Amino acid sequence: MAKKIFAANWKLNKTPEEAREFVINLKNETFKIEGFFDKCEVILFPSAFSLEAVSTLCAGTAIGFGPQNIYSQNSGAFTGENSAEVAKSLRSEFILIGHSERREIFKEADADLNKKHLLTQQLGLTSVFCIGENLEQREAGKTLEVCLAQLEKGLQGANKSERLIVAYEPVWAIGTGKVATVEQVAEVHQKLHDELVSKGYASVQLLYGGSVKPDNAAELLKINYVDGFLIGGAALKVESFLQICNKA
Ligand code: G2H
Repeated sequence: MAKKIFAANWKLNKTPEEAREFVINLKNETFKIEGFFDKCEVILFPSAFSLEAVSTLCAGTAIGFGPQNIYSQNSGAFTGENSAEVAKSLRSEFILIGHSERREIFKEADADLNKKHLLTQQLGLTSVFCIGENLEQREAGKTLEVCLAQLEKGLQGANKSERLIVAYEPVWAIGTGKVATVEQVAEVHQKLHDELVSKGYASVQLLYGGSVKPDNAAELLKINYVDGFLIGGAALKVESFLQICNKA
């Protein structure tokens, strides 16, 4: 059976010291679980200041990692931005792109996210590309339309044969404790899968995100085309993160 993916989005949390402590604990605990990395692929998304600490401790392990955001150019006069090339030099393999907090708070548009995705691919890295509808869009019956449009615009011109991870995160379920129902997740994931396959994406995996917790993870993981999770709050502690991973 294919491995399930468990991606931790720490958002603007954890000092480098706290990030180090997490990885050390994670390594110790997963070492005790036989075959853990045969069933689970773990990806950590620390904040930029903690990336190097995570990189150092993950060297030589099966734990993947990367930044929560990059700029659409590798270098130059872009004060305050973070470079994908630098993330790669720190051995990142993944880049989180288009999280709803980036789209909403920082006004990142589909065209910006598309540039970031293309740059990620040029560098040989894998995007975890986030999409999702807000409450107003869901209530207007526009969920699929919104998600498919985000994909269409965000992935324009991409290399379809490279690995791609798409994270579906309904915005109204993020950090609110409200989880989408099994039916809601199943409907969107089925449609995303069909769409991406019909468009010729050879290697795509779909994550669900939005208030994933140890007590709802098992049910969500059983849904067709849910290949894993993007986890925020419950990924801040090794204990709850592993309780979720252990549902694989
Ligand atoms: C959604 C998710 C992680 P949480 O943002 O990307 O966070 O699990 O806290 O809802």
